[in-house]
Amino acid sequence: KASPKGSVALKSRTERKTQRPRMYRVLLHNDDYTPMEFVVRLLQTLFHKNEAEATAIMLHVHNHGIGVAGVYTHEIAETKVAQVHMLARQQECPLMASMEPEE
Ligand code: NFA
Repeated sequence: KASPKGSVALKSRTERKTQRPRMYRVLLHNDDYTPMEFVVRLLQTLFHKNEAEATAIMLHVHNHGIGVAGVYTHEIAETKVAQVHMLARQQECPLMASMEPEE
């Protein structure tokens, strides 16, 4: 931070405080056609979940209509959403993903 006569100004408390990036939830949406196995594999490969975690998330989405696949910074979350759509298109599945800010 520049000061009027030189560069001796102390940083304010908020300036010193490390700023954390806003985080975004990547959401998966249920549909009637995407195979459960495909969703589980996608959660393992793109979202680094183990088989038990991936199965639990898939079943949550299946039973509640929506669920959180992971939480990331804005750019990473956008990339994950795009990767879900690319893989789904390749397999001709209607699987949908979206993102929303935390808080
Ligand atoms: N509802 C899908 C089925 O019964 C499974 C599914 C789960 C799809 C989660 C999308 C998301 N085959």
